[in-house]
Amino acid sequence: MKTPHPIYLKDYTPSAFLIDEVFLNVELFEHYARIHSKLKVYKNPNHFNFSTVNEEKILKLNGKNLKTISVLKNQKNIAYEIEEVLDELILKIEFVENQAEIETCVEIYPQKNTELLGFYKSKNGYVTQCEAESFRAITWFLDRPDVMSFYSVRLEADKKQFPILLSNGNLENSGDLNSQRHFAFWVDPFKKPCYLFAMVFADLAVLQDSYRGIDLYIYAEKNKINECHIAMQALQKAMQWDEETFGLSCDLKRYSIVAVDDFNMGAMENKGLNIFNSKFVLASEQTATDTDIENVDDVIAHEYFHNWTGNRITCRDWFQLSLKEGLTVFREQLFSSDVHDVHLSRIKEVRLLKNVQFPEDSSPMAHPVRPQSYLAINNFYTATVYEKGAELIRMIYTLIGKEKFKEGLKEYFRLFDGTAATIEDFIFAMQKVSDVDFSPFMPWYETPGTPEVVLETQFDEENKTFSLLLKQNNPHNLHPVLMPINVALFEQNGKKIIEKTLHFQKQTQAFLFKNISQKPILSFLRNFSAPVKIKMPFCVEDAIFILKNEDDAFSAFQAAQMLFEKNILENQTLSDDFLNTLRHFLSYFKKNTNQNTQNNQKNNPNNTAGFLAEILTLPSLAHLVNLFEKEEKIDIVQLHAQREKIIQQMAIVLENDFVDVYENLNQQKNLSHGERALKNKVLQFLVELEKSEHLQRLILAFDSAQNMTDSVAALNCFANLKTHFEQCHFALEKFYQQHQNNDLILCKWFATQAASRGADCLENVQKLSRHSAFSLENPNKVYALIRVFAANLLHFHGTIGAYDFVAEQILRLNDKNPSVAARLLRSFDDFQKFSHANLANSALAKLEQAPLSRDVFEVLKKIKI
Ligand code: HT7
Ligand code: ZN
Repeated sequence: MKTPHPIYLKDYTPSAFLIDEVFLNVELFEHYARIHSKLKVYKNPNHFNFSTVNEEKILKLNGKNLKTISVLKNQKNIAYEIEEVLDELILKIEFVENQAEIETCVEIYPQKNTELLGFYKSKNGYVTQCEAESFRAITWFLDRPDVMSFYSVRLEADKKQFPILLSNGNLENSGDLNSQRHFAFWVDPFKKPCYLFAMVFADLAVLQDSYRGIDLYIYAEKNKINECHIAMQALQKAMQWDEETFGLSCDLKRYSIVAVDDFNMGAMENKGLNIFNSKFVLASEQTATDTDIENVDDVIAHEYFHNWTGNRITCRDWFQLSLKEGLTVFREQLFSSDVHDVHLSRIKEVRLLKNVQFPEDSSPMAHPVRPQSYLAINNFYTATVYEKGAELIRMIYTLIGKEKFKEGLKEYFRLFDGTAATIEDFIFAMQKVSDVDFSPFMPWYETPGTPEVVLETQFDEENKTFSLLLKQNNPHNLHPVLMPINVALFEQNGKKIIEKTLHFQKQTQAFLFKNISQKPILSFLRNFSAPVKIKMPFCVEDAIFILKNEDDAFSAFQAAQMLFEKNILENQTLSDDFLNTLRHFLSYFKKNTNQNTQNNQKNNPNNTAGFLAEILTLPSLAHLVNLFEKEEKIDIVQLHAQREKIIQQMAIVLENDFVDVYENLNQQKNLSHGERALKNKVLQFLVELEKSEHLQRLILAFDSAQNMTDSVAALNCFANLKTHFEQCHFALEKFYQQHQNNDLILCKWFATQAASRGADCLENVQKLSRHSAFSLENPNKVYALIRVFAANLLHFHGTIGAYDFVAEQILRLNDKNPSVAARLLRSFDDFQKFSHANLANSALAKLEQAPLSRDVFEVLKKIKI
């Protein structure tokens, strides 16, 4: 392929033409599909060219892999030209009228579509994925989000093979055509951009329910329909939550979710017809872990929330992607903290941000939340656009407060409902209802990189003042940005005396607290109120104090993380003080702990089982790597050893405590998610000791597991054993035999082995890549085996041959599924940081020589500089 040209935000102009109505007739046959489309096209009165002499006279429609059968204007055959631009097509039609009906007929080949974009075949039928720019692979169109149209869609196919025919909107008509074929006619009453179009031809079962008169349907493989109840409840919870929280109710008569096994991402918010990766729909205690189940809740809610933030108000152009994604992730986070655990939710969100987005932001792939240019938009569905984008919305929420935020959202809908909007439009609404000036906030959207906040404190005993001096360093921006900094001051006795949100917006800024009679302990950046790195003098005693006394669970967690970080990076062991604090926390979950104390403690967010399980989770290698100075080359094997040393120390020192907690929790029935997490976490520590009694505990835990959470937790322990390999093989084999017919569970089996620290990990993963259950065609399997392996930093950056292996898989995927290949290539983002960088360079050099897809080309070009 020739070098693709970048698309720039600065070049945005409104479309010269718009399409008011779309009529599609889609006929599916064994080897192809025929799409007949009628478009009511008219000149855009707001397009600047129409007021000048340079009036636009050529209508240019986007296409990709289309075999054009005919093109008509106002029912007459016309001359047209098709230009090939790299892997895409442009249909050019002379258009001098103010409006006309353009009719095209094309043939496409969904049977051969391995990209899983456009119209493609999945296990039980055919589905679409049009975001961002794949509607053009179905029919000729103005494929851009600011062209919004009414759709009527007729679907026709073999009745026996595809009894289910779905599209957006309402079913207006359906019936048999002859003994073999049938049709369905769908009309969507809402105008929408073409990326929200969807259709499904399938043989699936359906679970039906309703919410306030709205019919709800979940379609899934016939033998999996019993695993859809959690998803249905999640949908109902999300609908109720959005009504209660933001006054937003569902505008549809019917809302459908279709679960498919072959899907590039998590799910897609097509208007009224969401298409989901089955991983985020199918769940039961027996088939999904507690984390999977929470993810189902969250993803179902996320897609539902898009109905307002994304569908009712969409994006003017793809540079505004975070307008819908950042906002919807934030809404999902609020929901998740309401229906799950408010404290744990924030810990998990920040962990994701620090493990994925911070590294992205310090890599050659760093980009602003609103990128300025791209080659392939599919490469910009990133942690920065989603997670950092959500952090920006959260900062607005923190700066103006919950009530003003709700008002702002209402104003946003009042002003922009039914339009394709920009980030400025959203900020305008928020500014209008609040008295905060958001101009110093806007650089957050324009600059890549994680700002650093440097903190100094001073206590003046005489004047009874405590001052904070803050300085901000923004890696790619000379100007300071506005950010909320949540702080609290504590007295030595543990009493909280001040709690405040500081509006920090100057390069250096001092904040003074008066009437402070004794030197306070500062808790800084509570609830992680801004996505920044903190540089401040570290005091072990203060960190332990905060861990014990903070009621902001995130800050307490953060204190423990900083203690771990310091000890790992300095290759030290944990202090007695820290270990005793952990022992104290563990004591609440031992059998003889007085029940009242236990209940009291459990009401305190810091002492719940789930919280303790988080506290006992050491910072990941991905996070630790990000703490190194840029110039240093990282020896990942050494870093891993330093981390393991702390794990060993904890296992040895706290062994009896872990045993007591394990025995206590293990004998109880109906454990909460948090209790299960704690039980499995302490088992993991015990197994580290590789004593036979703990190994027995593990074998028993695996054999008697009553749910997938316990089963996978035990399997992970087996896969990470340093000795006793035969037990490990036995467990893996047993798990495989039990679940070989369930692809989603097999993904856990692949992932567990790909994440192992065992010395033979690469060899095993190579073997598994040839396993009959593995397929490069299925993104879930690719992510479970190859991407999990590439995220196993110890082996990816520490085992010779790992880079070559992953690069080979990327090359194979490059032709089959470019967006999945490009995602996989992202594992190489920060290879320059590691001591084997030269090996990564030569693995990537082999890729460079191949004819690359636009997606892979863009990532490779950036990471190789
Ligand atoms: N809005 C959805 C994006 C999406 C997507 C993008 C590119 C290629 C495939 C895709 N599948 C879904 C997902 C979301 O809700 O954020
Ligand atoms: Zn989304």
